[in-house]
Amino acid sequence: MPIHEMNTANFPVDDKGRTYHVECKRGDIANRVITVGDPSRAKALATRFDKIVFEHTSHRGFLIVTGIYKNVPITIVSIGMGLSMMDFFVRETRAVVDGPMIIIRFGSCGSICDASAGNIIVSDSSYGIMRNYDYFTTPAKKSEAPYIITDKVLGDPSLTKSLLSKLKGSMGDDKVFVGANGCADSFYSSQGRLGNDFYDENDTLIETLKSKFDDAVSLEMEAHMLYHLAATSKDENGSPNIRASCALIVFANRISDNFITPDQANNAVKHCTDAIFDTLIEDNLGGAELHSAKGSV
Ligand code: R1P
Repeated sequence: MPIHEMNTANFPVDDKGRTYHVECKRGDIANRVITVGDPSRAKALATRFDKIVFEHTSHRGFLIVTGIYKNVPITIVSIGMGLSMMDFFVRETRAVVDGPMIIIRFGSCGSICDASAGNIIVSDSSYGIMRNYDYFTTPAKKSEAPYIITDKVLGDPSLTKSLLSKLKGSMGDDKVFVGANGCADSFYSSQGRLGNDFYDENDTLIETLKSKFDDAVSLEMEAHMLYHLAATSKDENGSPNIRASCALIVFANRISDNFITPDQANNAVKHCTDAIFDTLIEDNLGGAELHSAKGSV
């Protein structure tokens, strides 16, 4: 349903008719989107554009940059961190874009496999890891597990295949990994980071994840919401209209505890930027006829 036909009690807009949090309206957002957490990464990615046609930072900190890359409109949105921010971003951009969307998350992660700092993990699937809040505060729930681990949801196979082949081609097979990403509701407790200030009961959490999913490779905080919303998106015929994938730079290996250097980070960003932009422009969006963002092409 177009945003101008929506009940604003369900979907609030501001006095300029923009979505309330991301602050976007029809024409601002392209069908091909890159989402990142960090605004400085969004600005670095935007230097790839041949031309920038729209740029805006919302009062809630979402940065949107829409530009033209090799004659194709692409939007970059930095969202900050966490599941709620991904939910705001996906729902509010979906509301103002006509036709199918493809969204690639370019983020960072902790590795729980052989991938070391500076390597890349492409998530072919993601699952959620949520603190079982009642376990900690409701005595009758103490027989439950302290963390809720969801089933896996697949990313888009063709986007994942394209990212993998481009990244392996440019970085080498041994630097690029694929598997199931664990998407947590905390950087700390539900990613198995230990501390003394709270009851977290997470000392065996990473082992539990690896025994539940033999392809568990990474931990971060946004991908599952993206894959979940892509899988549950629906067009006017009830069919999904968002496809999604993720390329994640390994900032730390959580088992061996090594951390990325600035040179490794710069190198990884360069390879991922090439692979993501080229994956986006090579995808034909199922042959859909598009209204271009800002009418620029
Ligand atoms: C934590 O430091 C943040 O980094 C990761 C996590 O998912 C979390 O958002 O991703 P980004 O680098 O995309 O922000």
